[in-house]
Amino acid sequence: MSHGWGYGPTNGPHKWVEDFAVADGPRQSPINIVPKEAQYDSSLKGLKLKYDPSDAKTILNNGHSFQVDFVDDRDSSTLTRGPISGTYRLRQFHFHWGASDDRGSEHTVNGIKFPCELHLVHWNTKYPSFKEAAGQPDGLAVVGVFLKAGAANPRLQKVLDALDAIETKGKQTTFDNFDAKTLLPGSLDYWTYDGSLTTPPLLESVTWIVLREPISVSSAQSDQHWHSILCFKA
Ligand code: 1SD
Ligand code: ZN
Repeated sequence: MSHGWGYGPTNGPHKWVEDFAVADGPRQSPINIVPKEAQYDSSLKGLKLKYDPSDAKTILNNGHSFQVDFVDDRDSSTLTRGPISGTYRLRQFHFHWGASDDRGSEHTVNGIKFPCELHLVHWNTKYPSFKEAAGQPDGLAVVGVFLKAGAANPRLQKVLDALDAIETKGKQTTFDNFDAKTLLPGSLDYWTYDGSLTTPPLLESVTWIVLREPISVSSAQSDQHWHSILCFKA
């Protein structure tokens, strides 16, 4: 992997272990979710998300994805309850997608991939910073949302419209006054498991909360932007 990690034949996930030994670790993500085998846990609480739209800051093309970053120096946008204890702050959200509608998501359900997966990344405020939390077993909580091909989703449009301004790696632009809660589906029912970052350094610090109900994206929306701009898994 002399040129760094990616998703191609010479630097894809099967090669990551050469530089990141934890790729062979016990709680690596993503996983295939088999709903029939998931256990219902009546002690799990509902998720509580409190997001302040004025915390949205910038949108960045990091070369592997695009991400919207949030102000996270106070408890104004937080995730609590659900499978976690304490308060986790929203740091950023980003998307994973593929070159066609039958690939793109990282988690799968009964072996089936969705065209895209949204990740809302939160860190545990019992640690002093995101960076320190990312190295702790209970440091991060990521809410995953599948996107399925369907009706156009007006709630995604502001994100999609911003992509024209960040077509190349390293570019970023202002992205403010955005309520990330509008991206979530009607039901916040979830599957949860202890896992890892899905990209190097693959740290085993993530409580995954994968929502059962997908949101929709139209093929016009995805053709227009994602497949052409940042088609990083093609
Ligand atoms: O792939 C992302 C990566 O870009 C970064 O956001 C990291 C958190 O620092 O999280 C992973 S992921 O596990 O949320 N996919
Ligand atoms: Zn992700």
